[in-house]
Amino acid sequence: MQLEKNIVTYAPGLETDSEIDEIRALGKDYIRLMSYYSAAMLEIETKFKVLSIEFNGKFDRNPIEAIKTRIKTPHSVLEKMNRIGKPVTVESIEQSLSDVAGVRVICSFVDDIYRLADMLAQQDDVSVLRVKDYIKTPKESGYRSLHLIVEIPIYLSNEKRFMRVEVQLRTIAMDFWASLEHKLRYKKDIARTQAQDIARQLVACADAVAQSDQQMLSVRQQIENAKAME
Ligand code: 0O2
Repeated sequence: MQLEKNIVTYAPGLETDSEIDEIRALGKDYIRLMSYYSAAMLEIETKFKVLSIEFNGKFDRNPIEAIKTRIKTPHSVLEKMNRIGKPVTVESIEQSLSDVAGVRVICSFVDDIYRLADMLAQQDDVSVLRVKDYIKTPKESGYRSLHLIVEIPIYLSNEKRFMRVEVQLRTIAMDFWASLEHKLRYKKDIARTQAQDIARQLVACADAVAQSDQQMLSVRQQIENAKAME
């Protein structure tokens, strides 16, 4: 009964009976692994919250607009394990996936993204394992964000475990684009030529968003320079 309750807690995205069976077969070990990821996610979220508190108290602006967290749904875990051709076992999930725990930090300006990434990377207990800069090199879809895979220790009752968390840093504008594009991606029942045209339009929207981000940064810098001259 308790296991059933926990599966529901971690399984809002379960879609078919066979997926429910696959996750149920992993049993308590799956729930345990997800609880470790939740703990690691909480650690990283707290680190950004601490920075946010410091920015509010000490500086004239806070570069952190919002912090969001999510644990990958079992549906998404199963889909990815099948896509990359890995067996669906708890050990293999932990070994193969770096994005089960995700923390998304929405920033005000593009330069804030890199400053915050550096602040996180400099912390003693954080190891940056991988950086994917989709701002310097956007994805074909137009997607822009900075992705870090970090590893941090979590302290359990009788052990210390190192867990990986994916941190996505992006501006409000990049987040606006990614959220809407993500919603639109599910509307798949359209003809191929029209889909290609829509994809082109979404890339154009992403480029416009990037241009706005650059202009907003430039405006902020002009204001800062003017203030410094006073
Ligand atoms: P969800 O719902 O967030 O779980 P990897 O094995 O991790 O190196 P992968 O999975 O290709 O390879 O990672 P990638 O492309 O670096 O990052 C995947 C995540 O970035 C996605 O998570 C999205 O959150 C985001 N993302 C990447 N490309 C796009 C895009 O074109 N549009 C939008 N809206 N988001 C994107 P998941 O796993 O897809 O989903």
